[in-house]
Amino acid sequence: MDSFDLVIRNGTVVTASDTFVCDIGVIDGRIAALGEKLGAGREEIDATDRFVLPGGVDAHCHLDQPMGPGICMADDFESGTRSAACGGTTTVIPFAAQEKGSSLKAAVEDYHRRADGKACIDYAFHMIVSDASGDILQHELPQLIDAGYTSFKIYMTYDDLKLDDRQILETLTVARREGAMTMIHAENSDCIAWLTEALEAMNHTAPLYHAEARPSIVEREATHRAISLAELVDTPVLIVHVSGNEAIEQIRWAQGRGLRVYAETCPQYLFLTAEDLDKDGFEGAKCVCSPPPRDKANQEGVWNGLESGVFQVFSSDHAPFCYDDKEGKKAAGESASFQYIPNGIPGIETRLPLLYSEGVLRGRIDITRFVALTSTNPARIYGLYPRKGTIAIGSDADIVIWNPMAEWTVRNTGLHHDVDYTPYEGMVLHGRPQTTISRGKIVWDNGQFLGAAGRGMFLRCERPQPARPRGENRGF
Ligand code: DUC
Ligand code: ZN
Ligand code: ZN
Repeated sequence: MDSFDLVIRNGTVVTASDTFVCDIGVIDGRIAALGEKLGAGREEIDATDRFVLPGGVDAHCHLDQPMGPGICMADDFESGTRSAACGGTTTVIPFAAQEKGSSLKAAVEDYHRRADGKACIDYAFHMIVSDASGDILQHELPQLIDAGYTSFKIYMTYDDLKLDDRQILETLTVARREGAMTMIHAENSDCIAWLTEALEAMNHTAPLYHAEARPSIVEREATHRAISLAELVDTPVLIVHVSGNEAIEQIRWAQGRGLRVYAETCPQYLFLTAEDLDKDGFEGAKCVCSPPPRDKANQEGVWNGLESGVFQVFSSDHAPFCYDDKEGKKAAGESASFQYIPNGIPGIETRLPLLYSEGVLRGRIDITRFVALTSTNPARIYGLYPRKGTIAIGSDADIVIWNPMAEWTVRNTGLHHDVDYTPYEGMVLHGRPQTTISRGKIVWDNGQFLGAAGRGMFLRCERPQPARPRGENRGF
């Protein structure tokens, strides 16, 4: 009789701390044994000359998120998680966004309906708290944290989402008390509105002006303010989608003071610059995202931050809008001002291959740090570890067999999202996932998607250990 449902033999297993050759035995979707010469499996994979990695955890992506009248995301939970699996990701944490004036609980229920029966891989939810009124903060938020939604994002910009400083303080106070992780979109709203008005008055409305309306100083100021508010409350925060040097300086300064300030960056800040917004006609709209991509010096700063440990998390910020689509990038027409272009770019499938090829193979980060940034750290920071984010006995058998020798060219036609472009079209990369395994089931193998809609399970998150305050209790 077979000892295991699946055995992966002779691969080079990589965790956030170690690299070693061994076999992995899987029973009932979980890792049951690590060792040499394990007994037979009903299914066997020879992973000689391959890395065997914990499946990627994409802790920042947007799927099927309602965007208001006339705008529609290109990926729902089926196409988005299919694309994720083909790129080596086995867990996603998209956002359940609250509308101002509506209940947070209703937003979470709505997202369950959107994901249920569709997700191909496992998923949890962050919440987006856009309405910090009394009942929501005092009752709904604590109840939802208790129910396994232990992280939420708040915005310092966008009229329909932003909280003011007082509301941020009150929300952070609840996060501290309840043990949740707060993610912050740090850009100064008034500065952006003022610059946008000035640019439009000069008829500077093309996509490239999106970057001019959101310069680094706007991100730097908000990052510093977010850190100060979090220090006042004494609660950890994670600054999302950090774009360059000025925000990094603030984060490094905070970390140097011993504050629990974590940071995330994304592929667009390593591989795109503001020049990508300055393409013929309306093409630049493809790379409109916030904060915007900066320049080569900032790209280098982001690489340094990945190397030196300023960043703990590398996410896609997949925010999928089709380009040639009246509900996508062209929702307001090609001559409309940049401020009406839906913000966000696709990247859920290219996240791991880009970082491996340009980070690991160019010697900027080693493979254990690659695993930490793309899988282990996000699992820890959002309360999914050790079920997700590592290769250990008892963990879910979410595993990627990585072919380090594969050379391939990124083509949108070869990706599995429902977006009609990729910003990385034509890039030649080395290394890619050969096989993706989700709870013991092969969902991607040698170029074929083998997963199924509805197989992905909802994950209740634990209260993350990194969300614990330093203990400077001021009595609230
Ligand atoms: N913030 C995000 O997190 N994603 C897309 C756009 C934005 O502003
Ligand atoms: Zn954001
Ligand atoms: Zn985002």
